[in-house]
Amino acid sequence: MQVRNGVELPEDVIRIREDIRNMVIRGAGRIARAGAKALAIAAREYRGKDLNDFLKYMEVVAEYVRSARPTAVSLPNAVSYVISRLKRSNPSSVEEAREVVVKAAEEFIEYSKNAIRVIAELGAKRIENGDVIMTHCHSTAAVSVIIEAYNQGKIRKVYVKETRPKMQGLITAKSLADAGLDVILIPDSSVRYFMKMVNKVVVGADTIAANGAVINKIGTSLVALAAKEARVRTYVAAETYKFSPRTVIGELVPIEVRDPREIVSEEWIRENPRVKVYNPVFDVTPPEYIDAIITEKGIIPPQAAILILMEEYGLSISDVLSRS
Ligand code: RI2
Repeated sequence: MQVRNGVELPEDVIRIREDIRNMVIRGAGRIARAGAKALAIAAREYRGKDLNDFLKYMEVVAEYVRSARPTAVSLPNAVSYVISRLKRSNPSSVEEAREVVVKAAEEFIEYSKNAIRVIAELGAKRIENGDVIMTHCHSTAAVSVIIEAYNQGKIRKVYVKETRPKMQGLITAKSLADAGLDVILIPDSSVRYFMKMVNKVVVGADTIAANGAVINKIGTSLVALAAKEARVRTYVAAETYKFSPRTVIGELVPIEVRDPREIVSEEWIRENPRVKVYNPVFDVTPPEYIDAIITEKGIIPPQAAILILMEEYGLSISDVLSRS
């Protein structure tokens, strides 16, 4: 049992957060849906009768879930989606409040799954007959675009980067091959070597900043750089809950640094005490390196990211200016 700020956390909520932290549950969309699910579980398992205690309890759970991983804004955005609806509903009993949380969490999960379907359809329109694609890491959104375009008979083959150190490229390679695609798994360091055989790059995103910069798995910016040099278009597939509202006021996106043991073994670290090992897991691709972002609301140039944020959060131009 874990107690936080005097609040007892349900076992299943602790397990989901641990799975997110350890990347058993991974991918910006999946961790967002898991976060929403954790809030619904917490609401269902609450046994008290006092409404104010319930509201405090949900705040503690929200903070606990939100802080599982720092970079993908989809997670805090999913939590805010649920908690803001709870606050706005002005409930009069624990029962009513619980229902609002469960309904909002289900709504978010449904929205998220549907967004990926829409992104697949919209994204596939940007792929042309005979295209050779390169992708990085494992992104459900990017994979769904590639599979949809393939089902429309457009894609010739896909180069999948292995994506060290966690090798998520293997998940991508398997799911694309299972869908029938011609897949070539390549080492990360070969990106420039293969780029001349590629027509388009399609990747996902963990967070998109107000200026259109894309924060995604480490190495994405190198793919985009090599693509720009080779005049290959780079598309980013991302649901709108991956846009970061805090970047509107100039806040920077924190880059997660993970355990060095993801890169080398504990034994190697012990044998080489003078070597420091550093494992940042995301990087920033500037908007100039991205041709378009494919969202469920439409395909936008990265420079229009601020418009998505203004619409999502009901901001006017003067709101945005007064926050800068
Ligand atoms: P979807 C992943 O992060 C990758 O960086 C991937 O591109 C991004 O989330 C988006 O994934 P990690 O959890 O939401 O592997 O498109 O660190 O699945």
